Amino acid sequence: MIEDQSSSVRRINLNSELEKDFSYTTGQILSSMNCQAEKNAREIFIQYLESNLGDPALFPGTKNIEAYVIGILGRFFDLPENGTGLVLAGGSEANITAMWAIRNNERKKTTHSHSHPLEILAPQSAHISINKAIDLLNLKLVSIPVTDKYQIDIKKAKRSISSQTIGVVGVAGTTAFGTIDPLLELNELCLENGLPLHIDAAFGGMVFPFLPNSIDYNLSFELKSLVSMTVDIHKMGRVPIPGGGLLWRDKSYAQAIEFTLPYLAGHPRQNTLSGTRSGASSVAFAYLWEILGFKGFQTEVERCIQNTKFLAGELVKRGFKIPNDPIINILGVQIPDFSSFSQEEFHKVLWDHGWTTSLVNSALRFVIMPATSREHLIKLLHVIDDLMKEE
Ligand code: 0PR
Repeated sequence: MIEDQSSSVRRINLNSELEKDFSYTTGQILSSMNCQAEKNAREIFIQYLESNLGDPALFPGTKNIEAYVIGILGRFFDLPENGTGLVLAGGSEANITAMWAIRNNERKKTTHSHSHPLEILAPQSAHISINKAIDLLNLKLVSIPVTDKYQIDIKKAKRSISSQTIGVVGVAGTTAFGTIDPLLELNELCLENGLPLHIDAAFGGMVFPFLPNSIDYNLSFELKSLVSMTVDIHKMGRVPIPGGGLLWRDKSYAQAIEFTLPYLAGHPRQNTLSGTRSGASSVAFAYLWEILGFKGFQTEVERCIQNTKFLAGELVKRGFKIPNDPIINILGVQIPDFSSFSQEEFHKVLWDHGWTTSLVNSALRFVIMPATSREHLIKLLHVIDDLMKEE
């Protein structure tokens, strides 16, 4: 007999638990790349929560909308006609899926030894999801140091390529400081060695295309070695979680990880880690794009970057140091030498005042998302001024 265990589970008070959470609406969350979803996107997301992209016979329309979203993202980066992609649960799933496809495509080659692990080169700045992919796929990570500009050191990357290397990762919008790797050089390196390039633009993918000088960064499938790119829509794309995105130059990468589901109507083929996956974020993004268009997204990106530069300027006036001038809306700062707070203490005391920041690479990191306005930052500066006076 199955025992009723409900009496032995300690009940919790849902409201009092939920009250412990921070809310994006305060504008004080500066440690997160996710944000308060745009209100129209949130409304439509709720309506289509149960749509399942894992069963396209039941949801053919939503499947077309996912393809439409990939088309919109693809246009930012000159994705070729034969390109394809997926809307996934987030940047981690997109990066893992990209590494999975590269591994399956490359391991067919006879040039690699099968008694040694296959290697992926990635900068030290790469997101932890690349480490997860390496672990899951039985690969070896060759971690390449970064320069003082927090970009991959190309010379060191060149020296690290071996006969076991199967792919290279570059980052557009590093988690720590929002920097972007020198993509032209990375592309050249990959072409010279016949290697596929994956770019993790989970955050930067919805930022760099909207910059006035976006062309300078070469974030495009014009780079001939580029086979895949991660671009999330639940970060600066402003749709509710979960909304990751993966673009592939051509369908062969998608096919390298394809499984047929013979028991479902239409025998769909899946190339995703998840089986069941909601189509709600695809619908929300497509709708948001119809309302805002390129200009609307651009306005928000500009506002976030202006706010980031404002905060950087004000902190410099107060003696803070900025190791890398922000190019997008992520700012790393070091507290003044004359301060008696250590970086860790300052980070903690800001949290105690309700302002959440992160500690990354011995810097305090601020991510300035759309919910944080200039007025919020002025309030934050008052808090910082009071803390500095109290010392
Ligand atoms: N690639 C890059 C460059 C990232 O910065 C991130 C997320 C990912 C991939 C993975 O994306 P998902 O989290 O969607 O899988 N980086 C954020 C970070 O580590 C994730 C995050 C988001 C953390 C919100 C905290 C938070 O509140 O900071």
